[in-house]
Amino acid sequence: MTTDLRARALAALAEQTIELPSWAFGNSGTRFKVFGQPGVARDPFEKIEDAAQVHRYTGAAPRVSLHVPWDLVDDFAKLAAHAADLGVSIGAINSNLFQDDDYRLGSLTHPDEAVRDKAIAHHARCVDVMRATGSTDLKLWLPDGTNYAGQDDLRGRQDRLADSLQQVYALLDPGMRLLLEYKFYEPYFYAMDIPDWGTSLLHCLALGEQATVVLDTGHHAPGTNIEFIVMQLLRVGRLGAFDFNSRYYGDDDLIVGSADPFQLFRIMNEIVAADALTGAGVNFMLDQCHNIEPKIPGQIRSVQNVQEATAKALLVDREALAAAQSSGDVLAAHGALTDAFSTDVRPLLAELRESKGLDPDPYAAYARSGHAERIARERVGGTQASWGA
Ligand code: PSV
Ligand code: MN
Ligand code: MN
Repeated sequence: MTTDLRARALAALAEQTIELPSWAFGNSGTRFKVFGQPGVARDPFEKIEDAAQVHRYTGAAPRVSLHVPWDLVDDFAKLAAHAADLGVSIGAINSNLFQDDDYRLGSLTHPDEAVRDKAIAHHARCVDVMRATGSTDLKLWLPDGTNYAGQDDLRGRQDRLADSLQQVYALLDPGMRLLLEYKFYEPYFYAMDIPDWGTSLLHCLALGEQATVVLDTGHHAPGTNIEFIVMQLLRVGRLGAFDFNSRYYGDDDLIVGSADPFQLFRIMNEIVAADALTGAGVNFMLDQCHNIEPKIPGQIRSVQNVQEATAKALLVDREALAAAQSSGDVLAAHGALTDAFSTDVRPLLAELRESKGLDPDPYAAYARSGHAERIARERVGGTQASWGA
């Protein structure tokens, strides 16, 4: 690697930020079992304290996404002040449309206008939370869909969705964004109402400039070329955010980059190629749950994995790549990527952390800190399951 490339990579990495999900710090599980862990956060204030630990040791995770109503508190301004005291801020506000009996047949797409109005009103509440916390991103994952052919009119549901989304969009203040996520299956299995990036993008284009697509890496069919989607959304300026995680069989919410680090590298390569690491409006968020592994170390490892993939993408020799591509040298072009991917970037990231006054190994530094033992001692009185109970 040339000195110039190295210096530019270090400068870019110093600017990179990754947003943490509050739900990574509560107990979670599958529909079969929630494994409680000692010391786990019992309320949103403690979730933020844990997220602040991840930022303290990585220096790269200064925001926390909230999920409403999982993270309901009486005073959101107080929660935001608590975050600020700990050196972090509130990121995206995730609306929750999947835990209410009224939503059995849908929320924003429901045939009954009264139910749609209820779902829209929930977003008004989320926008109030944004105003109170200084958040600028309203993130909407639509869990609506149908289980049987003929169950409902596919087109009618899209029309109702378009209308509901317009009403949600109208709630936004200037400077706020609507991030619209897609998912190809689950909780419904015949047709999801926003199954893919194309559907999400069509709705965003109809809404206006403040609407952008969220790409959750776990929400695609096996074999999908995710970096192609990244490139396409960047081309039209509508990639608003990632929900990073790792999938093996389904929407597994495992540690990002754990199953397929080369895929994560290919995704980050498209980001770097489009100069979208900072300043392009892409929010790099994690959407993960740690069911069997410790939560704070799981998030630290996740941040490190994103940083490593980014560092490798930054080390691609773009001139050599372009030359190989234009001369039709297939293997040299592919080699420009695999050379960068094969580079051990851990020393570079250790140097980055030391330049910020951090321990070069955040995972080991947290383990030595005694924080995990302290919260296990102090946080007695039960654990809260936010998911899958
Ligand atoms: C749905 O699978 C999802 O990816 C959405 O982002 C939710 O908000 C998140 O998981 C947590 O449930
Ligand atoms: Mn997600
Ligand atoms: Mn998901």
